[in-house]
Amino acid sequence: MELIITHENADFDAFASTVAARLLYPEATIALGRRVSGLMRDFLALHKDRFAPRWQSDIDQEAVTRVILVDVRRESRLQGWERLVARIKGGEVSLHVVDHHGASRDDLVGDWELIEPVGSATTLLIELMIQRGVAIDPIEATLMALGIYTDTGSLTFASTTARDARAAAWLLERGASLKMVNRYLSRSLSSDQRGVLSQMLGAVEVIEIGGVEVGFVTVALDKPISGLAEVTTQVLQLEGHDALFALFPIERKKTVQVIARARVPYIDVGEALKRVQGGGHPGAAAAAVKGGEVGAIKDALLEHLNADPPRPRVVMDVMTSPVHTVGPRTSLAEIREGFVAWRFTGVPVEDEGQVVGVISRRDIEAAERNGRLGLPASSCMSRPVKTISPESPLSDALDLMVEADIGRLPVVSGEGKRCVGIISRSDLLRILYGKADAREGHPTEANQDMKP
Ligand SMILES: [Mn+2]
Repeated sequence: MELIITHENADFDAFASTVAARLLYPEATIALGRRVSGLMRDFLALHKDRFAPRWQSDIDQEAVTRVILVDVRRESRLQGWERLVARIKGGEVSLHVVDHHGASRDDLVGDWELIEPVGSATTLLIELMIQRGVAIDPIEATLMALGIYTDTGSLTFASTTARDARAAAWLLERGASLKMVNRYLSRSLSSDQRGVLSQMLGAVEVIEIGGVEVGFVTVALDKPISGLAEVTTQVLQLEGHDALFALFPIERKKTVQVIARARVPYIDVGEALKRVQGGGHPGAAAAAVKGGEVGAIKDALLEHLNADPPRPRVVMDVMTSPVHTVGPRTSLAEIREGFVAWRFTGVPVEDEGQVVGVISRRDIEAAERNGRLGLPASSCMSRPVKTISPESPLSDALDLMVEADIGRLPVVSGEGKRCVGIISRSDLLRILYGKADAREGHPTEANQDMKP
């Protein structure tokens, strides 16, 4: 028997991947683990006649000869499949893997693997279907579109690749219904979720770690509630923390559910939650800690974060230094020659060790047109001058340049406002449009430094 399985608490990407895998392995049976995420369960209820996955409890794990594992390869995310995992590791069961997650220590290794850092696992399966000329109908196309849209934030997360967008285009050509997609993407919160949301808002404790604001919040639940991840995402967006760890002790189940979200990529919540038997992506992760205790979990997370504190890049990392400066009495003609020699487009004017203005190429050009090159720098420098400190985050430099509509900022340090460097609009643009990092889920260099 061939079996298609995915991670516990299957979401749209996971389930869509199993359905796509079934089209590629027509003999195989899809079986879902114990829990299914809230919206996914609603989708299954509505499409019961169309998609009828079997459940883990119906499957004789001894009878399986081959497993097609999609959207996961970590052993710890395969709860309830222990016998199957043991047989895979013993070499009794063949394993095919299609996954888009980063590597972990407890990864299973397949006889055949397709593991690529794209935004959704569904994308990889669609590429296989395209290669093999597999046809799909509009309902399948809609489910797969939900897989891609939910895992990529409708193609906006930094982990999104051109391949995800091409796969989405292929689904739209095959009749994927955006009306149905939106029904599941823009669902309002349930009353349980709203209750949790109101408890979380204002209760977040913010701890500064390495210059990053990390929020921690605990809400005790008397019963499990579905959709805690959505609520956590909402709190993060509403309150604007860099990262948020939400702990939900569930008394009745002796379990602490942990949901973590990050908006800045220099903090990897997936790595952090590995410390408490969880995992996920750098920006979104979860854990269910059996017999866990809130204080101990928080301590473990803080210990992990403090061991290698997240550090956003700062002005100092990008600025040009040392920098040429001119005095207020330097003639514009001399500065003009300097621009040619130094290939600068702007220069700080320093007087008695303090930055007092900035002269740009445009200032010099205007002076030249008006026959004023004989005048000193002080005649046309811009002031009061906006400056920034070397320790400021790059996002502050960007905000300042955009607000004041200026092309460069002298970087000043210490009481005396000594000029130690200069940072220009083009330096920041280079970072903003920086090349994508190869690691999965890790966004472009730009997002490394700029808050969304
Ligand atoms: Mn996925």
